[in-house]
Amino acid sequence: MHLEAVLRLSAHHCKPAGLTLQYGTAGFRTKAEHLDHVMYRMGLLAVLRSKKTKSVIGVMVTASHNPEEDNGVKLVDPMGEMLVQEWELHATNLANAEEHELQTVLTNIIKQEAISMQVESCVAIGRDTRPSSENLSLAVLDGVIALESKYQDYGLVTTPQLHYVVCCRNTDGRYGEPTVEGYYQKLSQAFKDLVEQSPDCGAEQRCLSIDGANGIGALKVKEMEEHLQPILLLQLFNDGSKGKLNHACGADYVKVQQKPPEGIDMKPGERCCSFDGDADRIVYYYKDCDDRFHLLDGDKIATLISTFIKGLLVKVDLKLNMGVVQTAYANGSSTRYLENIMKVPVYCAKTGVKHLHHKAQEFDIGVYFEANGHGTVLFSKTAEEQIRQLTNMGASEEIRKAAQMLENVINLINQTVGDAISDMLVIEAILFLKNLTVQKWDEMYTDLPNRQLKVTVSDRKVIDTTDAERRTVKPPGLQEKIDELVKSYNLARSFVRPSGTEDVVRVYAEADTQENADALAHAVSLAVYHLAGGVGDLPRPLR
Ligand code: 16G
Ligand code: ZN
Repeated sequence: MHLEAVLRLSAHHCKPAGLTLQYGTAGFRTKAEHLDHVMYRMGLLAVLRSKKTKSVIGVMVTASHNPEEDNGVKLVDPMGEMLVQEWELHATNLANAEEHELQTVLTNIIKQEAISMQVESCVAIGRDTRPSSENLSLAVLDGVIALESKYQDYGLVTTPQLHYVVCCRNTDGRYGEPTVEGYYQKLSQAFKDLVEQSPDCGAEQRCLSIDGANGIGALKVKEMEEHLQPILLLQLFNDGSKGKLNHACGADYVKVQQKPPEGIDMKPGERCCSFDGDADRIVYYYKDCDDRFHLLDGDKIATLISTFIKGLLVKVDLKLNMGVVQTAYANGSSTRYLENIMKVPVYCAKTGVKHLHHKAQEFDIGVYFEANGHGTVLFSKTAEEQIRQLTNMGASEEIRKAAQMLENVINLINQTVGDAISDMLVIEAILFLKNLTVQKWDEMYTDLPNRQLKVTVSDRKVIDTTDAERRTVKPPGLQEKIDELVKSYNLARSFVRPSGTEDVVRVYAEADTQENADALAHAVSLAVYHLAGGVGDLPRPLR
């Protein structure tokens, strides 16, 4: 194998000796200055993956909701889904190989995967707006060029836009035109078609305030705005013109802090939403007349969307099974509402998009959302075909109309991955069609008060979990302690899990009142600190 060029170019992207990183839930993520060699090598790996799958592979440079100084990279597989798990190990091995080991590690991957280096390859590259992203994406490109692969640099795109173009490229355009403009066309057409099914269509223009997290989502939604006229008027805040990316704004800030972002002008009752730094998450919120803040997170979004789809499924009378996939973070009220009132089966998956995505693929229609606002809907081939048939020859006008709406949802939702822009349009269309205000949507069920905290420990791997992260099996005694603490509160639940993106242990608690949720979260944090090797100051009570 001739890897001369690879080794020569690698000298421009030297790995700092001893630095090790892991391809985690969302790829590699750390301080931007430690990532140059990782980017180069992910360029190499993407080419190998492309040769192996004989498809276009995506590489996205972003650290999502992390601070601006961080960066990261993830690979996108042929159908626009996350990199298959077996290759995560190759990614980790490649990123951690010292310079003199690079050739051996590469050769091993090629051998192990039986890759024919003669096969053509193509890599699609995208990046977010971080100041470090441009140079890092050039490092990816160097890796791609070193292996003499074809590529297309899509430049500044949201993460879901890159997933979308990769899927389009590998399905001969059946999923859509593989350009950002094609993405706008497809989504805006589906959005218009969907809202036009309402008898009141055109009655009034709808306004929505968006917090763009000072990131790529702001840029892209601005580009898309003209396509949504005259139905939807967008008022954009934190558009990146002055504030810092993700700083006191964005979906993660709003969800974790349970308060509005800075820099947004909120009037009582007005619908607002926040994207995260790469626009693959969205949460909604509003403040009421008493200035109280109300958050409508991924759980409320999943409930709205699955209720809407279930209503249409009843009308078209197709025997398609639908399931909702959540994680342990899902608010207990949402799970109870879906199971008991909506009679929709609910499943719990481990945190991380790939786990939810895989579970959702088991259904004809799989709705998945993390409470943090990442989610989408997956339609099986069977479901898509049956629905499409009914749009042509539904037994009655009512059935045909319901099937048409389902078809519009299929076109509007980004099935490759959670997508803030696409989810926003689905939500806006449903609220419009159902004539729902944000308050009415919020009233579907009442969230249990909850709190998320983090505890720093010397090694987060001492925590091991089971049952989709709802219980710990290590360290000894921790689960028993959590069980005992939970028993002393009403409607309480708590779990802890090692973060996949940060060197911390995450703590979640919910209970009947905010005081109790806070107290329980604090007590569980102390248990983690004592039993799992906490470092630094003791976790402090919240009030
Ligand atoms: C990543 C995941 C997200 C998950 C979060 C958990 C993807 C694309 N993103 O952002 O789904 O909720 O990590 O972070 O998989 P944590 O492990 O630090 O709590
Ligand atoms: Zn993100």
